[in-house]
Amino acid sequence: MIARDAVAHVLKQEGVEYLFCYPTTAFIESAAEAGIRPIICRQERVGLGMADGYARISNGERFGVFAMQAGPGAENAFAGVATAYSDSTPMLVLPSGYPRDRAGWPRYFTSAQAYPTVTKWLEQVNDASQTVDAMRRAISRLKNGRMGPVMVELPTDVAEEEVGDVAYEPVRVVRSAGDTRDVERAARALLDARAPVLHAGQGVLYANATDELVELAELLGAPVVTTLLGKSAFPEDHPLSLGIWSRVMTRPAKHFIAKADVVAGIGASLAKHAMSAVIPDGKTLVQVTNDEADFGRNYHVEYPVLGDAKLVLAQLIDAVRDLWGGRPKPNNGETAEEIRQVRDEWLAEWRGKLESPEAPISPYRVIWELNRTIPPEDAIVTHDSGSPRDQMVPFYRSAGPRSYIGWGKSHGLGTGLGLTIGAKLAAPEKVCINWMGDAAFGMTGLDFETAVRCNIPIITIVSNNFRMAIETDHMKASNELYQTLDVGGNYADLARSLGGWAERVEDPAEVGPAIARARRVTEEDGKPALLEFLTAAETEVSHG
Ligand SMILES: Cc1ncc(C[n+]2csc(CCOP(=O)(O)OP(=O)(O)O)c2C)c(N)n1
Ligand SMILES: [Mg+2]
Repeated sequence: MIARDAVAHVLKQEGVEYLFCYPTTAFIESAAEAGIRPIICRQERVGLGMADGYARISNGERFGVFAMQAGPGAENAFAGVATAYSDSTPMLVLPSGYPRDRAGWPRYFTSAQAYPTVTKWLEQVNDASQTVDAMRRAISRLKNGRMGPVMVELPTDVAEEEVGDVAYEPVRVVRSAGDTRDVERAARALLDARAPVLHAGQGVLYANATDELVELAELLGAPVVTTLLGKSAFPEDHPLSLGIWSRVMTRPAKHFIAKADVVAGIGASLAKHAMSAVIPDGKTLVQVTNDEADFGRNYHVEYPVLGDAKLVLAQLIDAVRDLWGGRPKPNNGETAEEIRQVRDEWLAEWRGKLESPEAPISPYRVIWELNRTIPPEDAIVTHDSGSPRDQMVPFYRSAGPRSYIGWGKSHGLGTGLGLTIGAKLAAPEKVCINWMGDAAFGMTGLDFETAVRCNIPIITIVSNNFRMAIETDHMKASNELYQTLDVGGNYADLARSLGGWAERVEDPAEVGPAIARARRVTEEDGKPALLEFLTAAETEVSHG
């Protein structure tokens, strides 16, 4: 067997179904011959987004794989790998490398030199006999601990060399529980708290720990916020859900964090970041994470527990029960009622926008109608960076684990489209929807054609305000002098010309019906749909 066929054999043993890719790399041939379906994207960056969305919705149980050409392909892929690294998505990236006799030549792009800053593990195979070991090393790192993209660069000459017979067993996943003394201290802090809030990150999703999180919340009577990446880790229709607490947030999240004495990060890095909210001074912190590098990043953590979120939550539940003593049971009904009241007040203030009858259409109305037209338990929804994210994440109520993709610590404009194509391949039974601005569409929109060509019936909703609205305050002078915020296009026409179904909608009364029509087209005709809503250049967002 030659080296590139050995790589395909390893992937097949690991249960890989799809190779997201762009030529030229002979590995596409090896994968296809091994029964792995190649999905050819239109641009590497978006193809990586597809692998990323596939991995997130498969919860890492099936990981994403992307292969590309040496040089320009590897160069063009950088943004997609960087996005996956910032969000810790389990992915394997397989760039071809220039043949060994050109190694080190000036101006030759070498992935092994260029990618260490955005990969969890990176190796170049210089001897074909090392191919399978290199793959095992990479996949072991991809699957264990804090996840993240790993890379194996295979020079084109090595790829064609014989490696002999290949024996490969899939890598086993290893998880650890917390130190029982750390767990007991954390449990005591939670029990003694006057007003604890649980703060769930995406570690809860990857650990499949939603049931345990719900159990602990109900046991303690503690309401739950999620981070941006953790959105959907706690069901947002649960009476103890406060919704999102990030750069933008719901009012219940702000209200309960303000009055909390103990905040417990579960599967959360508790890192300061443009996409996370700052924890106010004076809170006592509990933190459960499987990455020791998360402790103490920006805050002193009084009660750290190192371990897998699911295992540690189960330990915390047991410890809380053991330590309960004669304490009264929490009144969950009262907490739920307070949440409901604060939410109702907040929504009443936003109702003008959420139900606005005005044209151009309020983007908030689109989000509101989307939530009511397609039951969130039927859907996987994601945003794009900029205003569409900030509008969506506080108001859209997701249903439970992975019914929403809250991506974007590094928030490359246009990423949501690829994520949704990958999500649909991982969960074909779901209605997969991305909500993006017109500038975001400009970055990656031609990959809508990949969804058409590969029969991946997603719904792309474009908020077209002919403008980069989120930049309004940053670009006053340049816009006045040179109209730097303006962008143009008819995206429904474009989507039709690419072979998809599309509608351009100007009438606010048509928002819900158009979303229902798009769903029907994707489910009955199996065709991707694009809805272009002509929206107001909205700049107001919810800070609670
Ligand atoms: C690759 C990349 N370049 C630049 C940015 C900065 N950025 C974030 S949102 C945005 C404009 C968004 O405009 P649009 O998608 O039309 O949304 P709107 O604010 O108009 O609703 C820009 C330039 C980014 N996030 N990613
Ligand atoms: Mg715009």
